[in-house]
Amino acid sequence: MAKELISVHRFINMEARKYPQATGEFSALMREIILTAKLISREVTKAGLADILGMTGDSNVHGEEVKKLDEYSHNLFTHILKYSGHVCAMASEEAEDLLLGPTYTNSGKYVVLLDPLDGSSNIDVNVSIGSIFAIYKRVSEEGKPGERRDFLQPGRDLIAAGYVIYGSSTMLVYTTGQGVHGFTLDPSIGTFVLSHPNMQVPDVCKIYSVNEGYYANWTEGMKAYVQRVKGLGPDAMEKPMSGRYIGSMVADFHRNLLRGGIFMYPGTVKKPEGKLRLMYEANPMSFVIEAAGGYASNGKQRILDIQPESLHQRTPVFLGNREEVLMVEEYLQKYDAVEA
Ligand code: AHM
Ligand code: MG
Repeated sequence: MAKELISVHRFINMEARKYPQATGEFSALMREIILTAKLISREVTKAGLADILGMTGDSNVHGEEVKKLDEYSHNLFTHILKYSGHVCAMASEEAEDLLLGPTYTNSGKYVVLLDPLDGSSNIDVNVSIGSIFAIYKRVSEEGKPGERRDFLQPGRDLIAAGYVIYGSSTMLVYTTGQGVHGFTLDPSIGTFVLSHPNMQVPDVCKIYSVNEGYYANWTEGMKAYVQRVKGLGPDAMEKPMSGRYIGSMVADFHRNLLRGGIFMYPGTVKKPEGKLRLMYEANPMSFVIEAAGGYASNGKQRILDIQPESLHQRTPVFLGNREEVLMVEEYLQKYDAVEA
C-alpha cells in the first residue's frame, strides 16, 4: 500500500488539535509563510530565465550588495505577512529597522524574523539557497504596535522556526520545539507533503562544513579543531571527517542534518563576532538543530541562551552533533582562553 500522503496543511491542523486552547492564529500564520515560500520557489526556479538576475545596485544595512531575488523575497514575505493580520511587527535581514503593519495588525500575537533569501551569492550559479524564519509571541501589550522588545528575546523562547531550501526539490523544514518535520513541495499539485517526519541529528558526525579560506585568520583553537577533524596534528581523529561547504547556510545545514555533520562559521582574530546574524540565521537554525537532538554554540555558550541586544548583531556559529559542538567549545576554551 502507498505511504499515506499528508499535506503540510493537514499536518499543521493535526498539530493544532493537540492544543485545545489554540486559536488557530499560529496555523494561519504558518499558511502565509508556506504560500510565500511557494511563490519564492517559483521565482527561484526561473531565475536563470527571467530578468531577475543581477544586482539592483543597492546595498543592505550591512553594506552588502543586494540581488534582485533577495529584494523580491523580502518584499513578498513582508507584504504577505504584514497584511495577514497575525503579525504585529516583522524584522528582516534586509531592513534596518523593525517593520510595522497597518493599525489592524496591532492585534497580531506574533512577531516574525526573516532572512528572506539566504546564500544569495549562489543564486546566479544555480546552487541551493534558502529562506529562514523565526516566530516569537509578542511580549508587549496586544492592540498596540509591536516593539523592539518583542524581538529581543533569547532564542530559547521562540515558538517556531524553520527554513525553506530551494534545491533539487523545494523543502520546508520547521519545528515548534518538539520534533523537526520536513515537507517536500510537489510542484505538480503545488503542495508541500510530509516527507521527513521527526528528523533527528544522526549519531555519527561525518562531515565538517566551514569556509577554510579564512584559516590564516582563525584563532589557534579553531585551527587545532579543524586539524583534528582532518586527521592531522597531535589529536588527529582516527577516521577523519569529509569536508563539505556550499556557502549557503541553509543547504550546508540541511545536508548535515540528514547526514550528520558540524556546520561552523567561526569568528576570526580580526572579526571575533563572525558574519552570521544571531536573530535571522543563528537562532532559528539553533532552534531546529536542538529540536532534532543536536546542539548549537557560539563557541562559548549555547546560542539559544544569548540575550540579544540589537536586531542585527552577529555571532560565531557552531551547529550539529552535540558531542562535536561541545568538542569545539573545549578546543576554543583550551587554546584561545589566553587570547580572549
Ligand atoms: P547572506 O545572508 O548574505 O546570503 O550571507 C550568509 C551566507 C550563509 O548562507 C553562508 O553560510 C555564509 O554566508 C557564507 O559566507 P562565506 O562566503 O564567507 O563563507
Ligand atoms: Mg543570510
